[in-house]
Amino acid sequence: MEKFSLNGEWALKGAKVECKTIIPGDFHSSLEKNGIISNPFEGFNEQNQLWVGQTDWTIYRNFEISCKDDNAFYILELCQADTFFNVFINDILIGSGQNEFARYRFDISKSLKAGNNEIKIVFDSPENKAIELSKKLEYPIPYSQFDVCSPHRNLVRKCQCNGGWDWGPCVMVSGIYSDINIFKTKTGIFDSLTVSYDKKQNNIWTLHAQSVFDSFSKEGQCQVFVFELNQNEKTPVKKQVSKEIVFGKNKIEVEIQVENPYLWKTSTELKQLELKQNEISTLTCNLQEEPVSISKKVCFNNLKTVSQSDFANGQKGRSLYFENNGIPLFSKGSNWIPCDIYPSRMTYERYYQLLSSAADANINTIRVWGGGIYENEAFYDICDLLGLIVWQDCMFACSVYPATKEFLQNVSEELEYQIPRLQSHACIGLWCGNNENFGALNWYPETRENKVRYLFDYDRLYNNVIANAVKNLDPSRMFWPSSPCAGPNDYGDNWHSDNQGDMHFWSVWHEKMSFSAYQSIQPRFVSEFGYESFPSLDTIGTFAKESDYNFTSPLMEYHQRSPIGNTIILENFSRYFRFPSNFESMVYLSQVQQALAIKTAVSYWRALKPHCMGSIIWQLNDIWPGPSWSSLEYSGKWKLLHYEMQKFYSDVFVSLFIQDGKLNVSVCNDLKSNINGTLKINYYDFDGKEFYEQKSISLKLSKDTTKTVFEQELITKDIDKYFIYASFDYTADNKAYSTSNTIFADLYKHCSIQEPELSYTVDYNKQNGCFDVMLESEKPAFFVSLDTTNIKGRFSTNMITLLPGKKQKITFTPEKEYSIKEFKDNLFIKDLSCCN
Ligand code: BMA
Repeated sequence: MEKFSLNGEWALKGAKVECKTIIPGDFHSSLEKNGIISNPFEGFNEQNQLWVGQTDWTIYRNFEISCKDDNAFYILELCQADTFFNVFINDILIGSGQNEFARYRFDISKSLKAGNNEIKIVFDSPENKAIELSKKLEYPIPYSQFDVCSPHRNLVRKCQCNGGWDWGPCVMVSGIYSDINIFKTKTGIFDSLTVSYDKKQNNIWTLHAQSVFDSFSKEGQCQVFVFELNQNEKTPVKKQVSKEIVFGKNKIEVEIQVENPYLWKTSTELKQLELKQNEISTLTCNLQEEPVSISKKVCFNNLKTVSQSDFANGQKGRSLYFENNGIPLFSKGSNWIPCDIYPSRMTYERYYQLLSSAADANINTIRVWGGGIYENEAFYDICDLLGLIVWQDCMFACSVYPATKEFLQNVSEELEYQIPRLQSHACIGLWCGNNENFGALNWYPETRENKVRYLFDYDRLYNNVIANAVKNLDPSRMFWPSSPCAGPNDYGDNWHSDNQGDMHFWSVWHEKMSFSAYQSIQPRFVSEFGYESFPSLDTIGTFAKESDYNFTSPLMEYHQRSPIGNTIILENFSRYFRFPSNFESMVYLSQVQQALAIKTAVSYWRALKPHCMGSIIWQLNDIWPGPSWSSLEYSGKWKLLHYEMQKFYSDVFVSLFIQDGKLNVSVCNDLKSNINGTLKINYYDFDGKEFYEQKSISLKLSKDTTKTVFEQELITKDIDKYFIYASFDYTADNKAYSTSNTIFADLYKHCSIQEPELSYTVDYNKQNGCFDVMLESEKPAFFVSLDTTNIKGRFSTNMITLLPGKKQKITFTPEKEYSIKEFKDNLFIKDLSCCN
């Protein structure tokens, strides 16, 4: 099959503006590059580009078809064409689309001519279209609105958070974000290639492959299809199938048996086996008559989602967890939102940077949240490689959605493309219907007044169209109706029920409860819970001037999109800490506070394993630089939460929490080997001297177990005079390890934290180009955090407790070369005493 690429430079025209644009790409990027709009991140610039989303845009270019074959079909393919468009070839309308998530293929054979041709694509403003659609509604279809927001986004099948969210700006992009090609074929074109696996005896596995071939030839004729599986270092396996073809869709199925195939592993398993990444194979289906083919990256796998009715806490319950290769797994997860406002900037490198940071912080599960996009191929390729299980939402979030015939048809078309596109990725764990939309039926006055009407609509869209699409197109995977929910066929409100299915636990943020509220539930699986912080000074400097450096300056408030955001951050400063006295310390403390909130939750929920089998933090990444619930800043820089996550998500973790006046020390062992060691529990005063006698416990813990090792009434005498430091030295597989953790018995603000007299030296390691910072202190130092301005890179650990007399080395790996002077000049270190 010949392919003519139309990628590259196109002309862009709209309003009174004309410039060049690059396809694949979005128009905003080109307008910014050409100086027509300014960077929406800076200052209040977001306001100055809103007109772009309210404008119709036309793109056009010329291309050559040197000799036209009248016996062939010429098919123009458009994917990720955002959103409403009409395509003209030589001024003849050849097709139109209305869904960013659907794939469009237009037969342009008749309008194409030999020689020079012109293609023109006219995009209608998505915002104007949404308003137009809203006027035709028979009854209101409400949606959640944000500070800066495009109206009626829920009527339009485009990335929902383009219209603004409580962590991101309103940037209503348009464009085409995938390769644009014309295919020339005499026979037809492949629609999809999907796979499933099962295991026979003696480790012989069967790969069931199914391709769908869209035939253009009218008469039934026999075609030969050759499937080829290429696995690392193994001889390729080929299988041939002959099939009588009909006009339109044809399913071709084959079974390929492989002895001892490489099985897909989660990031947790990879790390335990000291493997860097999974081995990925390629499966291709070729048509013999003509070089027409389809290819997918695959990996034999055995990942299952388990959800069974049971009894928990004396009540009827329902579990939820992932199981890989027969072994249940605690999901150490985080939620994914689109990684940029501009699709043009969603590159493989950006995905790799963010997802490898996730895996490095011991994350094994990523939820692709429903207000974004069915992610780009690069995202799933990297999740396959790094062993990150993907919880895949369908793209519906925080709204009611229409259930008209046209809307349902539009959604069906999107799923007919998206489900088979993603199905072959080993990383996909489950399909979920939407984000919070069942709960949303209670959010709006319109829906509360006429609940049955909206419930019928809900049922039509999710339980009929979407559930059936998943059942038909990916029967091997579970369909989870909504996040959160109690499970299939359950219409109970699962928002505050911790006994079944997944929960979104937002009481600590949206309901302003204290961190200890995380310990008031015994969840089965928490798919969202989060706490905000400010990004580092370095990142704040990309959108604000120093004169704005005040949390309540107009600009800082403008970039805070959670209406209650700053209030909650500041209120909790005064609840737990002494109030920081300058902007720099506030930024630091906001990150410490966020890390502590999330650590409180995970420490408790991990200790509940196997009752609780997952925690998916809201949220991993940022779409722009601003305050948010993320653990990675827009630039990919690690916030303190991400460093802390690396510790509280590690396989062996000493979980410390205080509940009902008792100190609880639990040890979590998620390793596949038994561990052996000594746990020491020390009570120190704030000078670093022993305050109460240390406890020493020798401990043997079987693989994959969590155990409460120590539980004791909290010593309430002089509760503000000591802190608890637990250290665990252990061996696993004959190797020695050490881990530690710290907890305060009283509120931080009540304790007399000393100025620690911290000192450090910096050495440059010529061999690896890293900087070693050796830290030391005279008094105990808490949440000791290293940061740099103007220098990009990552510390080996951060937010540490430093005990007097114990030196600790932290290594900084820079992204590029810096001199030791540059590093030293830009390094700054903070600890909790800055808020004394
Ligand atoms: C959750 C999400 C998002 C939102 C977040 C913070 O419930 O689904 O819609 O950004 O809350 O408010």
